[in-house]
Amino acid sequence: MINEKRVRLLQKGNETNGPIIYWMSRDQRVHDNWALLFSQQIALEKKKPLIVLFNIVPDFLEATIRQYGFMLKGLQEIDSELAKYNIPFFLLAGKPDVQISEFLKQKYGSVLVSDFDPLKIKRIWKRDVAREIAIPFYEVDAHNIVPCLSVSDKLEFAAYTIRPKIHKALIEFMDEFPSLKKMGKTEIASDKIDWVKIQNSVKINFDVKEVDWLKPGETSALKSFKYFLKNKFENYYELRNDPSRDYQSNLSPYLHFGQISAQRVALETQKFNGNKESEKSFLEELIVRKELSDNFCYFNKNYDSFEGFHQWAKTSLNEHRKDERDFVYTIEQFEHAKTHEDLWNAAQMEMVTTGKMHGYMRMYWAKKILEWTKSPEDALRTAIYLNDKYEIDGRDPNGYAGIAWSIGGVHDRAWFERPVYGKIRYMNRNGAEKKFDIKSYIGKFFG
Ligand code: FAD
Ligand code: FO1
Repeated sequence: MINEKRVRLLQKGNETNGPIIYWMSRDQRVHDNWALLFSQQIALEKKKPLIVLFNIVPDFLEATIRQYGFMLKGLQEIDSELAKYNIPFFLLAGKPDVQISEFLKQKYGSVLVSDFDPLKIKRIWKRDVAREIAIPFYEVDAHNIVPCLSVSDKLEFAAYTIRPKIHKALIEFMDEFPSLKKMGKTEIASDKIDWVKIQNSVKINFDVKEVDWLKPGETSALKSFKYFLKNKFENYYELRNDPSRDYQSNLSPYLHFGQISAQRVALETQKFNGNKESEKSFLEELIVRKELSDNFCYFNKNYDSFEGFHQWAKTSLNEHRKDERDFVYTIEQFEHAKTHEDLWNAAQMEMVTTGKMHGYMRMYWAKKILEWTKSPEDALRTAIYLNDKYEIDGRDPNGYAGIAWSIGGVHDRAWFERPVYGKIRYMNRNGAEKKFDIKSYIGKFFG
C-alpha cells in the first residue's frame, strides 16, 4: 500500500465509472513511480481501467531540442513499456487545462492523479485543470523520498535545518517499491503516436543540439547508475568536486525528467554497500540537497528572483550596487564564452557542448556572473537563462536553488564583506587552482 503521506487530494469531486487517469509530468517512468502505483491501486480497488497520459507543452521555460529530444525519447520508451502491462498511454499536446479537461470528458475519466512538482508553472497548470473538472483530483509526491510536504510545512533555512527532519523520516519512507501489476485486457486502445511529427510540432529552439554521450530513457538511466556504482563510486567522495575528472554520477538529467527514482538510487546505493564516505556524501546530495531545493521552490514563490533572497543578502547586495565592476558583460558575451577569463569560458563551453557543467564549476560560473554584471537582477536573469537553455537538467528546483545559493547566499551563511559581493560567499581562480588541475579542465573545453 502507498504511504498516504505521499498523496494529497487537490480537489474533491464526483467519480464517474470511467477509467482512473494518471497525468504523468515530472516523474516520467514506469517503474518505482508512486504516482503510477497509487493510480493502479485505486484502479484495481474500483475494478476500473487505468490510463496514463502526458501533455506536451510547446515552450517549457526556454527548453530547446536538447531537452525535448531527451524527454521525448524517454516517453517513447514509456509508451512501449506500459503496453506490456496493458496500460494505454496517450500523448497530448497543447495547453494543459484545455487538453486534460477535453481528454477526461472524452474518456469519461473518473479520477485524475498527478505527480508533485514545486515549480510555479506546474502549480498554475494544476490550478487551471482543477477549475475545468468535477472529478476527484489527487497529487502524489513521486519525486522525493520523504514527501516534500511531510518534511516540513515551512521554508527551511539551510541543509542543517532540514537534514534532521529528513533523516528522522527516512525510516518510514525508504521502503521497497511494490512492482507494477499487469492490468486485464482493456478495450481502450491507445493511439499510435507519431513521434517524429510530435518532435517537429514543438515550436522550440533547434540550434542547441542534443547530446549523444548520455542515452535518454528509463533503461539507460538504470544502466548509467549501475555503471557509476561499479566504476566511480569508490572515488566519488574525494573526486566528486574535481571538474577535471569525471566522478559525478551524471544522474541529474535522468532525475530531472524523472526517468529514474531517487528512492531507487538510494536503496541500491545502500545495498551496494560500497565506500562509506562516498555513500554518506552521495546520499547527502541526492536526498538532503535535492529535497532542500524542492522545499525552497515550494515555500518561496520568489525562488527565481532577487526578492527570494534572505534580508541579510538583499541588504548587503543593495549596499554594493554602486561598486565599480572590473568587467561587465552582456548575456551574449557570456553565452559565447567571450569573457576575459579562460576558466569561466571553459565552464560555459562545457555546458554548451555537453549539456552538463560540472557541479563545482556551476558555483564558480554563477558567482562570476554576479561579479561581472551591473546588478544582482542581471546576474540572476543571465544565470537562469543560460542554465535553462543549455543544461539538460535545467528548469529544475535544484537549478533555481543552486543559482540562488551562488548569487544570493540562499541556504548559505554571510561571508566576509567585499566589493560587489557584499557578504555573499566569494570564489576565485586561485581557490580553484588549489582544488584541481585547472589547465587540464580548460584544455578540455576551451583549448
Ligand atoms: P552528483 O554529485 O552525482 O549528485 C547526485 C544527485 O544529487 C544529483 O543528480 C542531484 O539530484 C543531487 N545534487 C547534487 N548536488 C546538488 C546540489 N548542489 N543541489 C541540489 N541537488 C544536488 N542541478 C540540477 O539538477 N539542475 C540544474 O539546473 C542545476 N543548476 C545548478 C546551478 C548552480 C549555479 C549550482 C551551484 C548548482 C546547480 N545544480 C543543478 C545542482 C548540482 O550542481 C547538480 O545537481 C549536479 O552537479 C548534477 O550532477 P550529478 O547528478 O552528476 O551530481
Ligand atoms: N512537463 C510536462 O508535463 N510537459 C512538457 O511538455 C514538459 C516539457 C519540458 C521540457 C524541458 C524540461 O526540462 C522539462 C519539461 N517538463 C514538461 C517538466 C518536467 O517534466 C519536470 O517536471 C520539471 O521541469 C521539473 O520540476
